[in-house]
Amino acid sequence: MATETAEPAGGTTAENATAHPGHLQLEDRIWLLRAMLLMRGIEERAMSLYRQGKVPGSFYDGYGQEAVSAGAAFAMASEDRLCILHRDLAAHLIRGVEPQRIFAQYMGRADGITAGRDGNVHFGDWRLGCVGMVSMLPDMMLVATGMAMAFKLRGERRCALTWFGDGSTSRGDFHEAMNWAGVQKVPVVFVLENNQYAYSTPVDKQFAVDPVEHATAYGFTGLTVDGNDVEAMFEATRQARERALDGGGPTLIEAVTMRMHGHAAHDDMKYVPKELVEEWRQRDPIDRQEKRLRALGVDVDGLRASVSAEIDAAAAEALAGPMPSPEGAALGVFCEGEAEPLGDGHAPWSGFAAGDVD
Ligand SMILES: Cc1ncc(C[n+]2csc(CCOP(=O)(O)OP(=O)(O)O)c2C)c(N)n1
Ligand SMILES: [Mg+2]
Repeated sequence: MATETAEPAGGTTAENATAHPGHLQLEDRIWLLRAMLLMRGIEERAMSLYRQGKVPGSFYDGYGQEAVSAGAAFAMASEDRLCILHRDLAAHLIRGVEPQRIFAQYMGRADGITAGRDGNVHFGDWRLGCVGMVSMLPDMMLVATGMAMAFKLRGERRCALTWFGDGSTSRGDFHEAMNWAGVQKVPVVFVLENNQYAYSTPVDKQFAVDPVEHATAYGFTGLTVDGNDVEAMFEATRQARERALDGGGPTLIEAVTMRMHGHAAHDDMKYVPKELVEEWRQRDPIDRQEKRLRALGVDVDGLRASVSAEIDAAAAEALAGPMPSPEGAALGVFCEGEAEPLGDGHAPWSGFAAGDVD
């Protein structure tokens, strides 16, 4: 039950080059980079659409945190269930949500996942095993714990995973979910995205102990992972999933990263020291994965160009898509008749096809 520390944030260039390939094939390592590039590119384009007035509400991104959602989601099987938060776009992409539908969601168009019925980042495609995001933080922890409880009661070999921020650790729901998960030993993975700030509150005003220690307090495994290393995130989550499936109960993964932009588009984050941002820029997760793959002879520039073309096409398609009709606004808000169960999502990690599980 000891708290393990996997690796501190940062890392030397030598470590970056050798990486954590373990259960990852070259195609997987490229997939991880592609997911992060797509996330960054889509969010950058969406921010510009927001500035053009095409995205209603505000806009939230996960710039610099791409490895947290990409690495963790990549370790999840089709039948697992995900509760995805506002800075975790790569998880939606890995589960199989097409970029065009994401742009449509941001712009409130009919083709978006909620077709304009909910905030631009409050979505989840239930057909792909993702629960629509509950905005009250961190209620997704309770939802994930509840789903995991159902898996346990039914004797199913699958798990649930949710992300949440450092700010969530101060809420009662965090402790309720952690306690129940620990007592019942349910197959759930909690990914605490410690990005140093909750809106303008820095972590030294958020908690007096390292939050990973809560896992020990609630009787299960906790570990700290370099959240800017996508392969380390994958490996920690892969092991947490195995533990969950083998009856070992929950895992708390503290992914240490940095919120590189303001809380949302309207926030100039003048309360964040510039040096801190610059320091973290040196640990950019995309740069790190690119370096590894270039060293292996991968055509990273070609990959970048194809991702960029995919984003152009997706944005254009979404912009040409229709707005939802006002008459349909109230449809599909409440369940009518029998609820359809969540579907299975994509699970591109080659290990699932190869039966590469411990
Ligand atoms: C219960 C609750 N209070 C306030 C909010 C408004 N809110 C949305 S995101 C956010 C900051 C959350 O910080 P953190 O948990 O660290 O996640 P981050 O945004 O840094 O990823 C706040 C205060 C909310 N959604 N739910
Ligand atoms: Mg935070």
